[in-house]
Amino acid sequence: MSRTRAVLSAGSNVGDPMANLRSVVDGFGADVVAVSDVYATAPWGGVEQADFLNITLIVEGERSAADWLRNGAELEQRAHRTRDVRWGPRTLDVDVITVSDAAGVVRSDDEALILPHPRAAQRAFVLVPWLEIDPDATLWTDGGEQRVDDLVDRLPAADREGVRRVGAVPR
Ligand code: PH2
Ligand code: MG
Ligand code: MG
Repeated sequence: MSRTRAVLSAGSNVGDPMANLRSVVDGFGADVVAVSDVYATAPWGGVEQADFLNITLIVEGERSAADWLRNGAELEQRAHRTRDVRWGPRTLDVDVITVSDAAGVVRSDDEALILPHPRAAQRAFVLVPWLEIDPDATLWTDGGEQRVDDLVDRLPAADREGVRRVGAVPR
């Protein structure tokens, strides 16, 4: 097993969202390399629901991409995540955005884990917190490798304005 670096996005808009995000930072423990501040974000995806709180994390460890996904799913379970409405409200969602190893960016078209995440480039709630912790971040998209700051610039202004920093993850 080789060492990988993953960018993860966590979100919550049910229960105690701050505590749910805290559980992700605690859950990944010593593998956490960087955590963004918490952002209040307008719901993306067309479902009418409460604003989310979102963070982006960078983690590193001797894990495969599937391991990062499984670890995130375990934390979702611990937060009593249920899967009801697609893009609907949830206590905790942990998504794997991109993974890299010594050979570069991991690509996967396994439908259980498509990598890099196919909708990340459209989601200000993922990209804005990611830029905070990695200003030079890049993402592989259908259009090739793109700088995340350029992707953010190209999003509709309303999407960018819907992402507001509210402070650090509480300890
Ligand atoms: N997650 C979704 C659907 N929509 N919108 C925001 N702002 N933040 C999220 O984390 C989010 C969403 C389903 O995973
Ligand atoms: Mg998601
Ligand atoms: Mg998810």
